[in-house]
Amino acid sequence: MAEQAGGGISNVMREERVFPPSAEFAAQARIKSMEEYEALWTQAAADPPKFWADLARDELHWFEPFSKALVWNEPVAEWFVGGKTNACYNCVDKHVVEGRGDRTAIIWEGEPGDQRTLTYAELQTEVSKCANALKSLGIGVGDVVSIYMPMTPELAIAMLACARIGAVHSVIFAGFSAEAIADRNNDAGAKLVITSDGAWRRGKVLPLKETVDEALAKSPTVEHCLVLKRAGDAPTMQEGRDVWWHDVVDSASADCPAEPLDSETPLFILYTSGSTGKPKGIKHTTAGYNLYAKKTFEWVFDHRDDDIYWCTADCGWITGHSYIVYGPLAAGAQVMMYEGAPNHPAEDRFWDIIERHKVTIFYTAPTAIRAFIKWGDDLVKKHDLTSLRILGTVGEGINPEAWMWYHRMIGGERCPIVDTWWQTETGGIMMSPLPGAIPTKPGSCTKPLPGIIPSIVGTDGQEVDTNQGGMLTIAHPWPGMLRGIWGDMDRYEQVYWSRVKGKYLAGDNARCDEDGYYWIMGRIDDVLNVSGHRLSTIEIESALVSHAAVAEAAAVGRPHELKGDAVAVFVTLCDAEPTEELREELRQHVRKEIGALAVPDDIRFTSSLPKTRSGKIMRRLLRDIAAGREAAGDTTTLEDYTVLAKLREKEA
Ligand code: 6R9
Repeated sequence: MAEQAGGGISNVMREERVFPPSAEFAAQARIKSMEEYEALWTQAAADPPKFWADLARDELHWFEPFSKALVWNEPVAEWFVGGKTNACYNCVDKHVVEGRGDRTAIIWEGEPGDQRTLTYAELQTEVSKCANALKSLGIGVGDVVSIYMPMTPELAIAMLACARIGAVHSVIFAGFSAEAIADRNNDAGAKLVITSDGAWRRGKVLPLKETVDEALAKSPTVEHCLVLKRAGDAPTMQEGRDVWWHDVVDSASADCPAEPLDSETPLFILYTSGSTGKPKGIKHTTAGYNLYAKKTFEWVFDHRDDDIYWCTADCGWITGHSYIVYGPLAAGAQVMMYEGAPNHPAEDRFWDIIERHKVTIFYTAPTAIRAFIKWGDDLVKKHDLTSLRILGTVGEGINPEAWMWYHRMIGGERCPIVDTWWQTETGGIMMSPLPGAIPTKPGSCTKPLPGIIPSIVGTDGQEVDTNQGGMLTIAHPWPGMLRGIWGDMDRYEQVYWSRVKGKYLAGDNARCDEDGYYWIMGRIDDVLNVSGHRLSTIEIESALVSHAAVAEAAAVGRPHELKGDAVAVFVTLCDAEPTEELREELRQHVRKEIGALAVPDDIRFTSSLPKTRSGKIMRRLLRDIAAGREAAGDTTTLEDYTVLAKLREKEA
């Protein structure tokens, strides 16, 4: 039987443990109490455009002031209309101009152990040089630049250089295939690709430039390729098309003032998979996004000047955009950045980094936390993690038992955990505890941030009994929201605005408990209906993970004549043997944790689960396998193709 801290029930429907911030923590926090949070939220909800306009005036630099906070023609929002600003200026120059140029901006550690620190003034120089190099390659306002790079400072520098001159970056995670890069280049009409010779991953070099070459053979709009030397590979450089970073950036002038840009100038495109095959190019613009990333960063991580902040995401995902680059840098934070894998050279690399760099805020994903749990407590105990004061999670729901482990083992029972719910589309965090104000409940993202008005609706679009749960929508535009799908405004309207009138449809199910706490119950298509009962996949997974033998679990529905959905689960084990007895024990365990209706009909043991490169379990593929169908649809976001083959073999 798994340990049950505090005697609570480890199931997200009946979770009763509550962890208030300590009086000491609250006293020093930006927002110090529930009352203070509620007052701010209520004030914002009364007039969101005014609330955001006041913040925008104070927090961003304006070359020209805006005349109108919001112009809303559903589904098209324009924020801070008439104003001119620049996201790179806000993230870099503003600090230098205000006398904080000597402050550390980026503390970087490469996978092989090399280190580099950049102050805000140094960042300004590097970004300006890179921006001038981009100009020399023919890039200007509105041109799209694909970035396919390892997590080096140059990745952030390249993003900011685009922002500086009004070019639109499209960062492609450096694990995607040539096919995926070409698709994205073509969809966006990219003119330039920035890459590196290679990337370090678990001690080996991934040949990024080779992959880009393959993509460029199918990317007719791309004119040049800018290549950073990182891994010492000697890629082929195509005369006239390819140029080395050290040839054009290092020698460029450091004088390149940030371009004053209209508030709604596109800042970036980021591709994300939808429920159908073709990835969507989510479009974000300059002023609203930048403000939203900055303010949410400050609120949620309670940022202070002496913090060393580390988000373990890759800049290939929205988390890296908003909470490594645009949010923390706009806030003048000291940002830790790490290039490589969490288990290189050993499985305690993260704890080692936290100890050596005295990291105070640590933001990671539940999938990583489950891996840490599997790797064992001894590796954690070797390190001094007392510098930490806040922990965060993002990307999927966190099972209460994983939350408890994070709280105990990493947070020393002292650090508030901010479980942050948001999406590529929302631009920034939408719901999260404010660490000095909102008591946490394991598995709940707690409450909406100021200015965010959630609404839970039934399939008919009408508000429902929120405790029962329904589709999560957002009732009023916010500055960080997406402005469209690149090149496909019809799809934008259809996916997010057509099912529920006047509200943004997030695509997740959620319920809200009697304390006004939100519980995300998985994607709309993840919810099972077993004999007329609504069951979320996370609920069943959390029950399984609370068993000591289970490392990770994924639950999906399988069509069933009588029940509607039968529950099929895929389970990876810690150390235990995959026996028939264990299978029966897990059934009993779920029965005990949730009830008879949730008892899995099928339990399959597997060595790994199919995941996207950002760590989300691809339940769509598991649904196909559970139903005995060929896995159909887009699999280009799958991290490890062999997992599918192994799962299918088991069927045979
Ligand atoms: C930031 C990010 C968005 C989807 C979202 C939801 C899931 C993210 C979550 C969460 C429960 C959380 N999700 N955070 N579910 N609790 N704290 O992950 O963006 O990659 O676009 O994914 O991830 O299903 O709709 P993105």
